[in-house]
Amino acid sequence: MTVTEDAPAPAGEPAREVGRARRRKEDQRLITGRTRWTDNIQLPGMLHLSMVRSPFAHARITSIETAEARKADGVVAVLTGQDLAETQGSLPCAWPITEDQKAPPHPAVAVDRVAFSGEVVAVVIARSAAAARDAAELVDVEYDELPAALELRAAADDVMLAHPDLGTNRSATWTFDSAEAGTGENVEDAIRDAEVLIEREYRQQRLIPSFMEPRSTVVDPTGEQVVMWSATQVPHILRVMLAMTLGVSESKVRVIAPDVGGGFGGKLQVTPEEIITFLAARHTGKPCKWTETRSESMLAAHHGRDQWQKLTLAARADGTVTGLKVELLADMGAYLGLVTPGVPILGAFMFNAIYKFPSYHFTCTNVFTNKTWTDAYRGAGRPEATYAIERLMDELAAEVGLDPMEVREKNWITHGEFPFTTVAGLEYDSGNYEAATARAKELFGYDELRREQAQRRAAGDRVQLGIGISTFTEMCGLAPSRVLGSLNYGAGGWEHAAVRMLPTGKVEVITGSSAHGQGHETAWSQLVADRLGIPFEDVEVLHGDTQISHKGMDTYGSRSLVVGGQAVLGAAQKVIEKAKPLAAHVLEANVDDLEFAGGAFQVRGTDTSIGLGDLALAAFAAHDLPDGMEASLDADATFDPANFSFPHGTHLCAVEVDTETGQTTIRKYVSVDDVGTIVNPQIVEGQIHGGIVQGIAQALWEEAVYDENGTLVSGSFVDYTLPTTADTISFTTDQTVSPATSNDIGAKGVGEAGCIASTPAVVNAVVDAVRPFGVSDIVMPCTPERVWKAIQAGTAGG
Ligand code: MCN
Repeated sequence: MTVTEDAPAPAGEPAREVGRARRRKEDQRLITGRTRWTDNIQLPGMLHLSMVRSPFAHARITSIETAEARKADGVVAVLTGQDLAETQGSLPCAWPITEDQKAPPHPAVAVDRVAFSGEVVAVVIARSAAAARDAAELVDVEYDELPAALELRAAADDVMLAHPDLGTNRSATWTFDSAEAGTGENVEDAIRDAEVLIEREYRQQRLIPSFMEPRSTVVDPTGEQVVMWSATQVPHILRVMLAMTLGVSESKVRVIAPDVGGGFGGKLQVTPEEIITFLAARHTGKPCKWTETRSESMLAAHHGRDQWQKLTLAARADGTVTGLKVELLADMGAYLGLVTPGVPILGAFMFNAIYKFPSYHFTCTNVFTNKTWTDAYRGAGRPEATYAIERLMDELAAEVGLDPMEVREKNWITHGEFPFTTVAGLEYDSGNYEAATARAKELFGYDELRREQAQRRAAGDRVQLGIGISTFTEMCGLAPSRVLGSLNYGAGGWEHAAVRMLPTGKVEVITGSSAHGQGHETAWSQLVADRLGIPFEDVEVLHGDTQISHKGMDTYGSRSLVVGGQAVLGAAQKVIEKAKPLAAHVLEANVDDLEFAGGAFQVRGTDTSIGLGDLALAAFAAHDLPDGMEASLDADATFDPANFSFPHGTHLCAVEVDTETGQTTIRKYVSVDDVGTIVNPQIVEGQIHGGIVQGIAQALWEEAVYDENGTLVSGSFVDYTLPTTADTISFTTDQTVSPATSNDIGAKGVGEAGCIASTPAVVNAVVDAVRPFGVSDIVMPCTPERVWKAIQAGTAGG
């Protein structure tokens, strides 16, 4: 690891745990199966659900015959959309991007029309999961098929209507213009005066989040409160949304996210199935469980990406960029999910990436089609933007005859220029692109590989070498509330935490962040151990239950450490402040003479001291408390940062492309990421590794494909190429450290970074390998067939 700036030590304590590659506390129970996933929950008298789903992309429901299913063994009830029409409400969208955004009602169970293949049309409730599944086969639904809007650009032109009642497929258009915003010049002037103009169209294919644990929900309506267990990223948001959608009091709903096996944005949702399970439990008065099959998950859990990008980059002949114009179409699918419309807007701030563009214009139109609805998927908006700009920088380099690295260096914000306000209006607080890039080039052997590439080109080798660069940044740490509010996002960006000293001297941390694979229990323990000066092992982290952690904004947008972790630190600091008068009282000393270090208050200049554990016991016993002091050492805190966090890095990829088969093989991958101060290097490494693989998968393998009828044909892992370790190579990773200024830790988010960075690095490498054949673009995923065809077309002058 290369540290380019000193990280600030947490106030009052020398860093001890922060920075240690601790093995994750939670892994023991996760990998030995000694935990409880939602599907493991068994309740007395529990019923099971099976969904009947539409096979058609767009159709009127003319009749639903449920008599046979009702008669089947073990069946308790069959509910259709008509049965639930009065109670089910409309699924929530928390991010209307414009005042006049158009959206159809979004019923959990379709009432008279289906708008995508996989939409629920009825639910069977039975005494066993097998009985429910069998009876679902007996539900006889008659459809009258309607023309479907499937292709994004045709849908944007309203060739077919996804929702005839809306009269258009265009949901909303959102624009940012640097001249209007006062953050830059007019892009049209830059385009008019450009010496070099790069115009490209890129497609972000549709992706399936593919979390490891399929979604599952259990609802128990038998107590005072309705209790919902769900494999969700957002238990707190889910509780509020259930209350709003179903018109129930929040205090009557408890949501528990037990251990959750991954989400990648795919469980940042209020799903139809959660609403249906809730309604089924209310209808029967019995606990109900729904667990999806993998095929259901691929078909009906929200998808990601799916954008069409039209880009115009204006530059001078020396490679200096003068402006960027972005016109997007974003495929919403059939409905708006929780944050669907806002996903492309998150990208709007990232197209200028690490560069000092003088002018910028962004327009995005959100379009309905008759496909599964899209929403957040790891990176949400930022991978799309990063892909486009990093591809364009390579195209510019090719056009002006410079090394792609040189073009980046010419345009990037230099270390001395931070803090820097970008043309999109964000203030990047810290970063060092030079340091990360220098380190990456060194680890990669950039110059050597370029030499080898030149030799192979000169020799006309069948296997050509390509080198891809991605010098990326992203805005994450989603907060600040004020900024989210200005973008019309319906919720805040703060996070809550509580720290409780227990009488035994152990500590309980309650956090509103809801981990689903990120290792918060370990990282939060490290933070608290340092701040309170207590052993790491003495900290217990509780999360994911709205009854225990009653406030929270949950986990997405790589926000948990920089927002939630900081809230934890704030609460711990309050505990120290609360303990101080008690320490003075017990030690019969003046408060001002006390200093806190190593978990104890010491009277300055003496060896008289008392530890936090003893103070916790004294507070608990409460035999001799100073007047006005509470009988507990605990505190709550919320944190809402003043800015996003801006991790960055340089990812370099070398690929070998067999020009006769189009087969791409990754030969070397180096990443140097700057995520500010690192709390746990091992967790960070894991996040980067997982992210890189996901990004490579978009570049080379993954794609959700629909046929001309709107049927998902890549609906299983046989057809949808999710990579395994056997498909990847060993990556070389390293870090630079430019501490963030928006939290005391100095940390920046890492949860999405690898995924944002790697896709353009790989595609740039593939295109670089075959550029001598006249190829300047290959549509993702760059399958052997596509690469081969591009070479043939390029060689033929296409
Ligand atoms: N961390 C650290 N030092 C830093 C930054 C982070 O030690 N400078 C640690 C944190 O303490 C935390 C982990 O890295 O343990 C990730 O932190 P952060 O970047 O704050 O991201 P979140 O915890 O908010 O996680 C969300 C993020 C997102 S948006 C997606 S998508 C994603 C991701 O996390 N989905 C994941 N990583 C995932 N990892 C797993 N295993 N499963 C998913 O579904």
